[in-house]
Amino acid sequence: MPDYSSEVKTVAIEDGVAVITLNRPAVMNALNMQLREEIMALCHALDADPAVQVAIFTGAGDKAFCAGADLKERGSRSTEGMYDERRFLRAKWVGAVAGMAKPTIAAINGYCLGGGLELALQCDLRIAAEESQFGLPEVTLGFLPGAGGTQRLPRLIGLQRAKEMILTGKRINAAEAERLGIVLRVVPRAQLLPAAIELARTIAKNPRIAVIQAKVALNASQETMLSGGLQAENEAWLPCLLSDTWKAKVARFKD
Ligand code: DAK
Repeated sequence: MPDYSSEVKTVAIEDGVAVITLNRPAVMNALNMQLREEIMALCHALDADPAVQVAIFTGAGDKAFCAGADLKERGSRSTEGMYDERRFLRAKWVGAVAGMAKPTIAAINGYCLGGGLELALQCDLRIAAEESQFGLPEVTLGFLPGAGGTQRLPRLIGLQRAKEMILTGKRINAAEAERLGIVLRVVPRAQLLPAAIELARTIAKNPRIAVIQAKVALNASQETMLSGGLQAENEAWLPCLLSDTWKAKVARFKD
């Protein structure tokens, strides 16, 4: 089995579930270039790895899932460097986790800010520990959430609520994030990873092709009008027919 771990992340794979832990706890798991590049490569690798059915993203330590962009690194970079990053890296980054064929879950264990929340928003599902804090503070720094936040958040919680969060830059707690629909559910810290793994295993038990194709169809619902979405649903359905999995599953209902 390949070892995907490095100095900035750990990856543990068991029973079809990969747990990816952002591992820079001294800086609240902030996203430096290395970590972002490694996550992008990892998404491709895990999609291609037959040992993986579902991926969980979480953060090392007790305080943070991810406090966003590594502001220390960004502060030391040139305008040209930042410009190149936005032109060449950003387009890949905003679709890296969201573009995974396999389902993804964010297990949010503390501060989930800026680019950290945008990373969580790329995941299909989000579960949070009770003490987690959420926010998109980019506007308070003189920017705007530029890694998908202005597009994914309003789709998830509605335009007005997204505008309140982004234009004020204020943080909200986990209960509020659950109420708004940013997270699926909130659990005590000790139960966070077990809850995420249980959810992942429930998904992983289902036929792989059905899960992957259902994700394709569901994602189409966010990109198209109803007629186009219904067509996309059918196109996603047809490959399931090519697999023999359904025959085995449906066989027990035969006359
Ligand atoms: N980057 C780098 N280091 C960070 C960090 C971050 N995002 N967040 C925290 N740290 C570091 C702190 O500097 C501190 O390091 P030392 O001083 O010990 O060396 C260590 O983590 C512990 O942090 P605190 O001492 O501050 O811990 P607290 O519990 O008091 O506070 C906090 C935790 C997460 C509330 C606080 O650290 C915080 O507010 N962090 C910053 C959160 C944030 O604003 N994140 C960025 C979101 S915006 C761009 C420029 C910026 C961006 C994009 C583009 N360009 C120039 C083009 C921004 C994008 C974003 O993600």
